[in-house]
Amino acid sequence: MTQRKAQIKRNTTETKIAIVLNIDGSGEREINSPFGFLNHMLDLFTKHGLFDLTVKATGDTYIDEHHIVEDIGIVLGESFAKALGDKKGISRYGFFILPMDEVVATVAVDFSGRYAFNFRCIFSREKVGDLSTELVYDFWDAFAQNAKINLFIKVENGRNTHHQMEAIFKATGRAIRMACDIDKREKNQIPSTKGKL
Ligand SMILES: [Mn+2]
Repeated sequence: MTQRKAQIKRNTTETKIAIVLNIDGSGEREINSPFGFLNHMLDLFTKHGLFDLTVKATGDTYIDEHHIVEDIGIVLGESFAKALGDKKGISRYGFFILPMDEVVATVAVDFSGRYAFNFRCIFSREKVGDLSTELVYDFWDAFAQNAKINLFIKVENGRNTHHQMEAIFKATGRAIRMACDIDKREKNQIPSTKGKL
């Protein structure tokens, strides 16, 4: 099996994003964006996904966080699509129900090659640390478009917005890890009757 790694650089007039991803990692990470809370979230995603990930992101912070956050989602999605290649032998589907104190996050994912995104979570706060909570939607939407996956995220309860966001990034890390894991009984086949994903 070829190594499931990707290295992507994307430079625009708004942002400069460089990502190195190893799907079969051990949770090694170096997350470097201008937003401490986003770094914390990507830290959790990587650790619970057992990926190895390096993110270097800079850009137009004088405007706001939007471009950088969305563009990291784009490049991270592209990195998973590139690292998985033809997706031979993967489990394809992943799901996780993750409790985080008073919060429960449910995530389901299908590496189908098609984009679909469903996000059900209401944040009571506009910002946590230096990250606008509305951008959690834009981050995962951009990720799903560029990874070409169906992604479903639902958060129930939630007195504490920090807990809600932690639950989302941890549960998504675990669900994507499950979907990318090799299915021992189907390791030389594309998990689709179409023979292509
Ligand atoms: Mn935390």
